[in-house]
Amino acid sequence: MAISRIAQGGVVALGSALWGWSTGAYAEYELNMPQGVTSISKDVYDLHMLIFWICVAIGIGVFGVMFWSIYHHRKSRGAVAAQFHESTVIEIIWTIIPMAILIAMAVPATGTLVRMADARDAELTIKVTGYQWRWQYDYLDQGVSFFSTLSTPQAQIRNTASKGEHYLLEVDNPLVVPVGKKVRILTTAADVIHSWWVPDLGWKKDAIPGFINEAWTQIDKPGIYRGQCAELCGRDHGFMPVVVKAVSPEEFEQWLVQMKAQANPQTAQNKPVSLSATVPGGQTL
Ligand SMILES: [Cu+2]
Repeated sequence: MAISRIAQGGVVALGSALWGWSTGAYAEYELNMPQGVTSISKDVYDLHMLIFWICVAIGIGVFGVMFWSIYHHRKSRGAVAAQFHESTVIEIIWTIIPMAILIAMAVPATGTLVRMADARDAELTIKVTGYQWRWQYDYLDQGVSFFSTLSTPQAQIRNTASKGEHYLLEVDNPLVVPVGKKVRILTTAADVIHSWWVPDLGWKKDAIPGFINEAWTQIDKPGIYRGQCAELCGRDHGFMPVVVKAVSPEEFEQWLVQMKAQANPQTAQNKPVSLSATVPGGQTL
């Protein structure tokens, strides 16, 4: 009796825990990968779905034939196994069919990879350098450079304060890019290997000391997109998020002017810049 009560209590507790799990922390839980906000991320998503449905069709075909054969040629029906060896026809068929499927998959995959690698005609180049444990962004042709560091308060990390909406996915200075423009992103690192990753852009790129890797993006929708370092890089690997703020080209130009003025106050045309502000607006994103 007592045991069954304990069991009942356990089931209720487990049920409410699962309910909390499904409605709380996993409110945004999705099974599929995100479609992202760039043409490349949509290409990647479409490619992923195409390959997925090809695999589903192959799975249904192979398992369908297998289960049908097992059922219709079962021993109780008096089935007798065919005895043959070294059938050239069968070997040709089971080589050609998978080869044709692989080629059919490689054609769209190669097209997407080529488009991802083609950083020509970019209107802006930003060098991203990974450090233990923050990112540095250099706008190479603009003379603008700054560090982007985690801004989640220590109290949240140490569980003495409740966690904010963007816990561990917020920084002091985000990477600001204009929408509708092709932006070339060069990744490298100053100490160990990091990896710059924003899921909504559809790719991640390793940041390796002594190497420059190239990628590009063109965000079409203004917004704030968040990611993380995706290469285990030491103690604070989980504490160096990436935040990209995509703004209109006009807003981007204004931001650049402010950043340049801050870097070089003597040549600034506009009002004096507050020394206490590290970034225009100074807000945490
Ligand atoms: Cu890292």
